[in-house]
Amino acid sequence: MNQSADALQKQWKRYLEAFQCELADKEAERMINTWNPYQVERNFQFSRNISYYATGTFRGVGFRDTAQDIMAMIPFDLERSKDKLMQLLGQQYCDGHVNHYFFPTEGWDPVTSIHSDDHLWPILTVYDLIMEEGSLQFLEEPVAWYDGGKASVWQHLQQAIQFTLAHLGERGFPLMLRSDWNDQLFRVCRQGKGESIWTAMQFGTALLRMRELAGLLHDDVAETLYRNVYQQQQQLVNTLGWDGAWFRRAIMDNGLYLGTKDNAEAKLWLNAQTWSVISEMGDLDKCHQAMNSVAEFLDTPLGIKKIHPSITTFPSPEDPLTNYNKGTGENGAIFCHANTWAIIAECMLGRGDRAWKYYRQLIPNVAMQQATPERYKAEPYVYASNLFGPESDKFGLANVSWLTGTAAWMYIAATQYILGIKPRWHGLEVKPCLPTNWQEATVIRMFRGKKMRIKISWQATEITEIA
Ligand code: IFM
Repeated sequence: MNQSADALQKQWKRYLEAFQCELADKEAERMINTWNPYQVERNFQFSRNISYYATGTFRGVGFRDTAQDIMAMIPFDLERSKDKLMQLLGQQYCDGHVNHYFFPTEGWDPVTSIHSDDHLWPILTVYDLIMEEGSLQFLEEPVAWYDGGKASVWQHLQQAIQFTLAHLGERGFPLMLRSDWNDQLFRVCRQGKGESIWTAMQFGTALLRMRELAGLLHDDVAETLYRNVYQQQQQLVNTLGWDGAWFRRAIMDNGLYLGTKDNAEAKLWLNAQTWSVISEMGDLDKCHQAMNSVAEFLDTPLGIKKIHPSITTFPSPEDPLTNYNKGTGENGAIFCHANTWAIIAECMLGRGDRAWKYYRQLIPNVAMQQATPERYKAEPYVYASNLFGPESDKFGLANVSWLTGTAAWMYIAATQYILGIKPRWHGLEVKPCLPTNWQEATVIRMFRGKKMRIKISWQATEITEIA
């Protein structure tokens, strides 16, 4: 073998060795050991630029997508993760908001639209990095603000919280601003009055992590602030945010709720249910009911739809919320990225069989067999952004493979929630949430310079350090 092929092989071997598992389900094992980490790395490296679907000329580095991509790279390569995080934090302004896209390769001006979620994502990423490394040092690193001056990573994260606090709406939820994670929502908040209930949940998730970091830094003032703000937002989520059988998604400019049984279309939105659990904000009985509504109205044999029912005219025929056809893209497709959060939420509720069902049905080869290859029409080894939903006559068509946050979050869902191996400040936590018919699983994972063997079974979990 020539030298460069040999070096390449060694490099991938070293990368993949960070986490290897042995499972009874070989389709899942193959994804977790090889293909999913491979897609994670390609997305980390190339962001949303290259594929059969994309020209690679206008997407640049998307702030929110990249912050999420880094989360899955952390167990594989801390240094690359840190470099990319620094690059992202360099796009933050001193009031706490960030550029939406930037173009480090092309040198073009960034896209400066302000979204309610972008600046909050690095909090989740930095938190994971700190837990993986077991050191607070990274929080002290200086980073320049995009608009001049510099501050530590910790100050950058604190300013992100301040920005959201300074941009709350009339009812107290974070203002939607241009949109939240769902790009399409700009159409119902153009006047700047719309509020995002989902962003309140993302904010809550960030506040939990900030509170823990503030505790580790012995910053009592910050810890108290983050606890209080969390409680205020939590109260809103469980009152104004609750619709009776699920959580509402947003408040539109006109003051009406999005994601309520009162609407004929887009009554139920997946993300508001999953993040009520992930943020630990939803009352437990409400979370159970919300995730049961997901199973009842959104789940299909090929994955979970993002909204139900799809939109044709909502909120008005002249200006519908989306111009995607029914059952496609952001409009009632099986949006794979958002499916990963349903897996995590079900694990957090301790419902392993349902989590596993949601995980398994989107394994690309499983989904392709279920849809049939003639319908699926994409690679059977990488995640796609979405599959056309049952309201489309192309139900099962996989769309935009490779370029998707699904890769990062599916990896996190499988390794940290189903297998339950999660770095915490005091060490590696093993809290699996397996399907009931599994006997055992074995994982070899690198952690803080040591190689650990973790044997998981219904009887006991064994962790040993191996040479
Ligand atoms: O969150 C976005 C992402 O940034 C780009 N693709 C679509 C997602 C959902 O709207």
